[in-house]
Amino acid sequence: MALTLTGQATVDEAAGCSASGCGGSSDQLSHLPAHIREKVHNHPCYSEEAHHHYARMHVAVAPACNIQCHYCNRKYDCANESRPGVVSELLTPDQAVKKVLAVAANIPQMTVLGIAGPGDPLANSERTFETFRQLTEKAPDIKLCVSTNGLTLPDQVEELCRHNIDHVTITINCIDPDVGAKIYPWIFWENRRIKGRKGAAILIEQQQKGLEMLTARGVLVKVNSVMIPGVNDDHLEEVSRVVKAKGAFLHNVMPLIAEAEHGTFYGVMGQRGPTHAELQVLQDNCAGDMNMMRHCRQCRADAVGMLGEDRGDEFTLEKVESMLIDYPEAMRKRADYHAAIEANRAAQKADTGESFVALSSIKRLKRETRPLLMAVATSGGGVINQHFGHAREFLVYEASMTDVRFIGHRKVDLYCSGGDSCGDAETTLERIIRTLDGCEAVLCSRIGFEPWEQLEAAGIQPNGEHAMEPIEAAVAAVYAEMVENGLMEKAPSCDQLQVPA
Ligand code: CLF
Ligand code: SF4
Repeated sequence: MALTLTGQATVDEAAGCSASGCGGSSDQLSHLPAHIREKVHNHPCYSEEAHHHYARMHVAVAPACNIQCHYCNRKYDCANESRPGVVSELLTPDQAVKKVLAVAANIPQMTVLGIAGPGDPLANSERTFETFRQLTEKAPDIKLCVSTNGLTLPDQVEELCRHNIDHVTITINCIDPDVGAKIYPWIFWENRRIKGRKGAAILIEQQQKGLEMLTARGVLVKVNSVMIPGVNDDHLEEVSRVVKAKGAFLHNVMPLIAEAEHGTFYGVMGQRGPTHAELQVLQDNCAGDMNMMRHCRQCRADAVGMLGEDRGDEFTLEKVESMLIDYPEAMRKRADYHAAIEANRAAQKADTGESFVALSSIKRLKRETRPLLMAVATSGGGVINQHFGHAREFLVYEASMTDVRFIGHRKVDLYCSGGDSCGDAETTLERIIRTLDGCEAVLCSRIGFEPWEQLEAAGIQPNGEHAMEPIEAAVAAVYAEMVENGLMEKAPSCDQLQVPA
């Protein structure tokens, strides 16, 4: 998301956005027709702004896969949409539907049901489509979403459209079979295992064909790419150009997760993932005028809740079986809840617009300033509402004289979990400080004296003055204050530093 200091969306200045009351990812999408904005405005993955307010859930109904990726071990979860971790509870379609109704009744923010693994949903098409069929009937207020490696996609486009699935993710890591051969050791195609370059070429062709067929039918396609340093990092800009030309709606470049204990080929071989800085550079280079997703949390195949949180434990099969759900009544309550969220979003947008208009006055200072990264502690709702010690992740924003933009998130260990773990607090804090590398301020609702001191000593200025304020407005306000205090002066260039001979 990018907002100018006059409250306008930078990507859409030509669209006649007014000077106030304009903000958020939806503005980034404001050049799109209303029916498309309507499709994404409450999808937490397709709209960055929506992810502050709405939740998603996945049901793990798809165990099998028809390809092998070097970053995957399905003893864990699908790494293209799922953080490798504990094995998912595999569900039948009937069990999955019960779980969805239970979650929707108890987490009213939940707007999207995705099928993303633990294998490939379209390699398990009967289970996947049976789940979708039942949900269309029983929970018509929930959006359906699917993520696939794309191998069988062209053959299943018609079926996807029959089920009104208008959000499809394809994981495309390459468009060059030579690169593909380094990522995919084999695919299973027409009853045979096809290895190396030949298999990768078939996969790529199927992915591209599926993408074209979906976009031709107006389906919103998100492309996920796993950034693998030394393998496809130099290649992903080209991937981005090609998929954009074919009508992809959003590109999500995610960092490789590879640890030896996950038992994946890359993990065992010691293939590293990208640093935060490398990922950001690639995302920026891919961006151009394409929508980039930067808020992906690489969810598990059975994730439940807001992005970044997992409430799956509240909805185990056993617990779901004992819940009595009146879904029509739940649907009415959800509709009221969503109306309240939208009213809140509109109010926040107005506040943010006003703050940005006011902040534009700092331009009069005509100072040469540099951009600044700030970390934000939030538990959702688009406001700064989390104690530093309770944060499991920080959102990172870049502030400059021209805009405030969301950059990504950084996961951290809980600093303050009370009890026994407090003995470890010092090292935990050191790890948090390392994770916030590059950030020069941290905004939270409250913070204790000890972390305050250590953050400050590490060059990260804590700030608890903007509790409950909309995030972007607060980031802009802190930046403006720093500019006014002369803290954001651009470092002199080498030329300026040179002493004449
Ligand atoms: Fe799930 Fe994926 Fe649909 Fe979202 S997740 S199937 S589009 S509802 Fe979202 Fe999770 Fe990232 Fe996927 S944050 S891993 S992009
Ligand atoms: Fe694993 Fe997904 Fe790749 Fe299949 S497509 S091997 S499930 S990461």
